[in-house]
Amino acid sequence: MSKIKAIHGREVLDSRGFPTVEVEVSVADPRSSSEVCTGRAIVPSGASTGEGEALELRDGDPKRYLGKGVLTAVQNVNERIAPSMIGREFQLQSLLDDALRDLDGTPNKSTLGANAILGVSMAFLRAQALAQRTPSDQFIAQHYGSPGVTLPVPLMNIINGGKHADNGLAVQEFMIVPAGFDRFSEALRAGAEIFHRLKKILHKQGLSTGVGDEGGFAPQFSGAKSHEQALVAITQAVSDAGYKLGEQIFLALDSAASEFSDGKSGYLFEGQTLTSEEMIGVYSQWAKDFPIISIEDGLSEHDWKGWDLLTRTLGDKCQLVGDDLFCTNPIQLKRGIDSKIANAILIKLNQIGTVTETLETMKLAASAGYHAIMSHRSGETEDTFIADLAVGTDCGQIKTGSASRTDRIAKYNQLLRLEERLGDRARFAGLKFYEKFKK
Ligand code: 2PG
Ligand code: MG
Repeated sequence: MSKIKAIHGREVLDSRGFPTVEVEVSVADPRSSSEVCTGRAIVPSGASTGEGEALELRDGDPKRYLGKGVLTAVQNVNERIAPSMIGREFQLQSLLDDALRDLDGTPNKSTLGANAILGVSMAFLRAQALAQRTPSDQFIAQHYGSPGVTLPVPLMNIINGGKHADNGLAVQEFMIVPAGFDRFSEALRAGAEIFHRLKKILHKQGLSTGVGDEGGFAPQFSGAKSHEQALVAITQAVSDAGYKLGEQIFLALDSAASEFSDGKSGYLFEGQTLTSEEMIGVYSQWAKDFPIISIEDGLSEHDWKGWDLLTRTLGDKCQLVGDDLFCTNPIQLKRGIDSKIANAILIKLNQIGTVTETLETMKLAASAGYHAIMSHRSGETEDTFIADLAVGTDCGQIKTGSASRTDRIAKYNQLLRLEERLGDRARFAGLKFYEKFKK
């Protein structure tokens, strides 16, 4: 590992037009004493955030970007992190990340901001990979002790609701899961073709084909059963595109249910207040009527009693993913594993704030037999770090939006490049993770 020569942070914009932190870290080039290798990374930002997430530091100055500026976080990179790290040599990513955590001194990274810390952590990894003339995905694979050959199944969010749209759908994400293919590129092609077919169907029904934050459509279904209408439209799109539902294409949901919980024990769903048991009843019926193989945050992050019942009811039929529930936090995940809650975890770097802790959480998930799904945030950028991380850890699934918006497509395009570079060594995760749930 090489010595850190420079660290520079700046404010840039994310896909929603709000500021976020970009960091460049330069390390000494081991092949030339006068050169440096510079890694760059941009931190994403969520909208439906879990309460246990590390702190995203925003300026709160209403005169700039409606209070969402990140100049303080950038200043923390340039005036607090840089002076303390420049000139130091870290033999491992984890040693840099430990030093960043020590400098911050809080469990949720509230002194420097998780956005400041994560930018440095990711950019350092890229700089070290460059210094070793190793592509980032393979550098991660070496570090993680994984083959680094698995292209993930894309979970493509083609209808957006919840906090990512203003169409009244409680469920935040309706995803297609093109798993029944031999190659990532074929799965992606199927996903994109279904997306285009869905556009035609919505247009014919006189519904809007404008897209939400993650590039999926955000139509205003008018019937009482708006969620079922969304699921039916998607199944129609699958068959119009010529693919087999339940063999090649499966469905997945992210309810992000903390967002429609009434703050007590009820869920505000399609004009009614439902109990946890009733919500589970809704999911059970959907799972019978549609090939749903994954449900994320089906209940609120505070409803552990409900999660227990959800896992006992649907845990052998569906992947049950904790996002807001676990916040990529090993302590929260451990609690879930010990209580047999959920069977999968969503992985978002900025929920925890360093690359090392993210990998630690993934290792813990794997050791307990929980699936790990690499994920974008609803506020994204051109940064493709999560594509490299998904392949480097062989986690097998990635959730990074629909087949539109360059902030989402950038990740898919990077995966296409990685598949090409891996050549014969490339493996597509395919049905592996869903075999046990297939009906
Ligand atoms: C989620 C994410 C990403 P956000 O809930 O899974 O899809 O949304 O980044 O707004 O938390
Ligand atoms: Mg989620």
